[in-house]
Amino acid sequence: MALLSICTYPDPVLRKKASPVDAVDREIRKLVDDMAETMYGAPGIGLAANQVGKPQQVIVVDLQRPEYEGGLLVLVNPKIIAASGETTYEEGCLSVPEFFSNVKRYSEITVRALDQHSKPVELNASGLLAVVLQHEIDHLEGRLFIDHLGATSKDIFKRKWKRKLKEAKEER
Ligand code: K1U
Ligand code: ZN
Repeated sequence: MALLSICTYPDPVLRKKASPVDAVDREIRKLVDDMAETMYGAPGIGLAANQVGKPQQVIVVDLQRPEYEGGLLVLVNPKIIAASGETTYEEGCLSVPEFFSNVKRYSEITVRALDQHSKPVELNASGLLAVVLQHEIDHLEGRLFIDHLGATSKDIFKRKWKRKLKEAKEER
């Protein structure tokens, strides 16, 4: 397994639409293993392949909470096939470090995908799992959580990001 480097905003790979995976072969399973190690190391509770510079339709999620017993969830070619309700959660993103903001999402979703063994799976998600799955599937579409912000929050983000870049430059 290997730790991969996580691409950060505004890296263009984060804006690419990920390609569907034709076959869940050894290469994809290696990518999944490396993505899981990278997510746990970050640490994070989800990761999409775009974030490690590989725009393919692969996500990993592990909420790492005792109330969610599922452990590592691997989804290849995930599609949201049903969605309902509304929820707001303060989201973060490993590709937009140190910025958090409330995002409105569906509260319940059904996702169809393949697992790491190429087995078709369908899962109903609510709560934090539904939020993280929507966030990761957005990554595969080239969308970031900051794209969901209203004008005021986006303004705050832009100012914070400018300041962060300026500070990073001064430290060099
Ligand atoms: O896609 C990503 O960038 C991962 C992101 C997932 C996510 C978190 C919260 C709401 C929506 C999507 C993260 O994992 S950010 C880090 C984080 O939330 C976390 C890290 C360690 C422990 C608990 C949470
Ligand atoms: Zn993210």
